Amino acid sequence: MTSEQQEVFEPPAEIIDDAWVKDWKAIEAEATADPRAYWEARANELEWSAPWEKVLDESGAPFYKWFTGARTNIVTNAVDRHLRTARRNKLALIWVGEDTSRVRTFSYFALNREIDRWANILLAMGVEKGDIVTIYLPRIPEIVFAMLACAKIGAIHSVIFAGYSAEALNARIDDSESKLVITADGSWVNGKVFPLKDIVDDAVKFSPSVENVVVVRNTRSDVSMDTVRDHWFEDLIKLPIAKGHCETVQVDSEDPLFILYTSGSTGKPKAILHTHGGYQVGTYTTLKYSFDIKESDRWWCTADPGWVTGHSYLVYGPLLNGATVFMSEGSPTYPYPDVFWQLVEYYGISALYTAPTAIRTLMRFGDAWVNRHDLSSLRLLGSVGEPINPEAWRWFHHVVGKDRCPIIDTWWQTETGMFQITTVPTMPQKPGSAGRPVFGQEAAILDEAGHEVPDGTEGFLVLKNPWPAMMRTLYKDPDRYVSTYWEKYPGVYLTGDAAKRDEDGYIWVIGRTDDVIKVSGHRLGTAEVESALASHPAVAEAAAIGLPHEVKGNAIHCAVILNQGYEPSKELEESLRQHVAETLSPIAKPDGFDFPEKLPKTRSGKIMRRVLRARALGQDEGDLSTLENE
Ligand code: 6R9
Repeated sequence: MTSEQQEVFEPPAEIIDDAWVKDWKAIEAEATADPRAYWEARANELEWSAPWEKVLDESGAPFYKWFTGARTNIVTNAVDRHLRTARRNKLALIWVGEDTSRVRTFSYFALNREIDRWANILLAMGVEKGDIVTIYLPRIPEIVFAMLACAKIGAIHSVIFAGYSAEALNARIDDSESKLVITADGSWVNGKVFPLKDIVDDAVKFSPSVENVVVVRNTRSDVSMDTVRDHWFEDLIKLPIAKGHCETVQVDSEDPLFILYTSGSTGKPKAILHTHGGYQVGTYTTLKYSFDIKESDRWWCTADPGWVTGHSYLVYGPLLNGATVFMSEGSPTYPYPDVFWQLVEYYGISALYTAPTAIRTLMRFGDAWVNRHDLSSLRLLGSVGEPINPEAWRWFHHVVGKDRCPIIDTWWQTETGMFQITTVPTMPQKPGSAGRPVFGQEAAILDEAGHEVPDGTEGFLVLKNPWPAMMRTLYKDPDRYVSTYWEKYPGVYLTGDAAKRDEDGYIWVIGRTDDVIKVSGHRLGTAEVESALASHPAVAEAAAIGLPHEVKGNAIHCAVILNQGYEPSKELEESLRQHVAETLSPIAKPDGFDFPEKLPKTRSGKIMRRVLRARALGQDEGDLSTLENE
């Protein structure tokens, strides 16, 4: 362990006095001794219309079930119950456009009104309980309304990040057999319009399931509308069917709430499935305890609702806690590198949850951009998506948090639904370590054979206990659920990450051990990038790897074998980059290219990415005994 890893920041006194979790050691010990009792007590803080028979049903493990037999709806807890209290008139959502003069605010009363209108329209369009609705919307209030409206009527939302290409969108719509797609005319990206509706048009051209497309007017750009299939939302809400109250249907605790596609080791994205009952308990509790969230907080999670962080901690977690959600359409540096700080100051943000890549980007612009703003409203800072390097941690702590705000680094995954390794504000923090397993969870670091490694040694990170917001399965692919997460070490959950534990029980996450790359916090699979490249006419074969990058954490680097007649050139690289942006997403654009004669492969034909990585970094190539062409 280096001295850097031993650096410890003690919690400030004013945080402890007022915190939900004061004596964390006692709660941790109690929850570890009896996780079910811990989770049952948390669940009792929420409303259920019928009680559970069992807190946890392990009979079908690893298909765990939580709060079985109970009836509830996450919308009852995130919205409806607040309407019966004084929270009815407090702000639920403050939204600011990329053009920060566009501002829209909604009290809990108004949020409920909007959800009701959306839900009434969904019902009128024939959406039924259990149907999957695809949502392809930018960071605007309507994405929140549409998600909650689906949940309210028992439909399942499938949000696709509004930066994916038509091809990627089409694959996800077809896999889920959605009948309805909700989109917007376009989104604002650094002052330019990204043409969402055009992309949807291309995507649904060959999707037999899609009957209706609802379009929200956002950028006011010209789009073509199919007279039968496409409907402007602003026309639909004028119809009598949109008016009036819509009842929140009570569903089974284990009924699906959403699916969310995420990248894995193969080219085919996996649809992670989450349910109402356990997910609401998990996201409510972890946000409350780890960020000490109170209803007086103005909570800003900068993630996009297209990713799990947006689902759990922009939409559901803060509303379940009755907090005020702040949502911004824009990026951290547009139009100026102090737009974040300007918004924190102007709106009095009390907790800011963002990604290391954003912190590193802003850090490079220098302290002056931060220092011209009064950030005294902040009391907590958070980080997610990839390991935060101690240098960025310290900058965030000192320059942004003025040494007063604990930094809550949160390690978790689309699959876990909620934080798994983090700190609560009253725990000591160590820059670069995500912290400790959340209350009720135990983690272990295993070697290849499944033995726990000594403290300080790197190994495979696993989670030992089931938790309420865990994914229930991979939609349509239960076998892959078992084989990916539960087979390597029976009885424990394989995270796919490498990590070390120190002598205080703090976990230091190193990164993925599989073919997943986190680029600027976005999760991508090497296979997806490779298959996008392979459809370019110049490409015979391609291999993608992640290489360390100062700002993005990882950058995509590709080794490409060209078809005959093509020569490496800067123009060709640009054309390949553009092709990946168009066939997968602009977030997946490769940074660098190599054009070798051959790709290193095993005798069974598998690309040895480890060797490519070592070559690119000028490191020792390691054991090459399985290399085919050696
Ligand atoms: C929430 C989210 C999951 C992967 C995960 C890990 C990496 C996320 C992290 C972190 C170190 C953190 N990751 N948070 N690594 N410290 N605080 O990002 O979900 O997109 O599914 O990615 O992200 O490698 O396995 P998802």
